[in-house]
Amino acid sequence: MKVLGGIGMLATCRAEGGQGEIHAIADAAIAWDGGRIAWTGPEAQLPPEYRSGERQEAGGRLVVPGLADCHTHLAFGGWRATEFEQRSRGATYLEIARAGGGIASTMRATREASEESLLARASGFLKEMIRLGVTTVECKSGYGLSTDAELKLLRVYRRLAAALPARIIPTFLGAHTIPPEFRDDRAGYLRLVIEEMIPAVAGERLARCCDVFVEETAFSAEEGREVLLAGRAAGLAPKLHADQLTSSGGAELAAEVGALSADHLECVSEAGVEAMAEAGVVAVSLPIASLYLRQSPMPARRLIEAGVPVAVATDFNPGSAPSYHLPLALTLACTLQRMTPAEALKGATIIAARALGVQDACGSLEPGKAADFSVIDAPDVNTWLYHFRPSTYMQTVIGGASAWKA
Ligand code: DI6
Ligand code: FE
Repeated sequence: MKVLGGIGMLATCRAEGGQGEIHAIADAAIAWDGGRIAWTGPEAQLPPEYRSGERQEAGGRLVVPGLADCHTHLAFGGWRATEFEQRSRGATYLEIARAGGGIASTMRATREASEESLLARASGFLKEMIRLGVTTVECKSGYGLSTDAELKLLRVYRRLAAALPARIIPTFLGAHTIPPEFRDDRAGYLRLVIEEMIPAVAGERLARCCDVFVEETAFSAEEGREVLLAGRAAGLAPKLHADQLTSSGGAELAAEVGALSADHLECVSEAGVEAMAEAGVVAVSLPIASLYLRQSPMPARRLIEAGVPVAVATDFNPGSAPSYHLPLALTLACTLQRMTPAEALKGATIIAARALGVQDACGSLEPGKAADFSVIDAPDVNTWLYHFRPSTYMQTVIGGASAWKA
């Protein structure tokens, strides 16, 4: 039994209540046994049986559930800093993509990279994420776009999960875009995804979810439906990149297929918002991508008002969101989307866990759930997300064991 006492504010982030209800406890303690939480509450009420446990002190700091980054493209070859410069000079994301850059450029670098080198890079990123209090990471394939290269990316994630303590949720995103060799044969690529890739991925149990990019430059809602239904039939939970650059019926499709989440939604339609609320689909906000592409972000307030739970994630990828700094995304959710700090935190904990279908295992601090938490050098959630500074993160605990300590 281990106990962390002297917690100034413990944000338990239990699911009940609205987006802003983080169920915080002042002057709290948390007790855990092995990998699971045994007790949380005001320290004055710590039951006698937990008082003899090995004790650590939080020094009045904030403790939050381990953060869940529920949307990343963690493994890829190369970078695209030149495109960042081109956009700074006025080029748009779509112009760059049409000229052969964008996803296709990362696809070439990813196909060329060895599994070992992709693993080494992804491990480096993940270690830095853990230092920021992140304990669960969704990892998408989608830069391979051939059966071999997609499987290579998903095997990287399997090895990553075995090598590091963070919880990895792998997602198959073979339908990220049409690769150049299928430019004149969209139907052929869709057949490859549905008839070859999905069975191979499901056969090796390499992914838990299946994602599709529904966008004018990628897949139509009809094509997306086919892929998601084939994934669902093979046991992969549907997720979508929806309404990022144009309103393309992505949110409506997410509701129709009962997706875990619809992500991006910068251009979501009113009908899409209502359909998501009705179907209980989580909206995943990706404000780092909106910032880098100079877009208006997802209308988070509108979604919350409509009763849609809003998660916040990084979208880490080499094009539109080259940062895996999840707390930065939370601060941006507050400044750009008018989410309160508490709403943003709930969006990166229990709601993010729900967007991954793992809300029963992690995402909140309550007895029986994983002892995944982060000790933050701030007195409360407001101060943490307001005073953005480099050395805020004191310790990350995953499954009851220290995964990083300052
Ligand atoms: N939307 C995104 O923001 C990323 N993928 C997607 O479907 C961007 C991918 C990239 O630019 O490499
Ligand atoms: Fe993405």
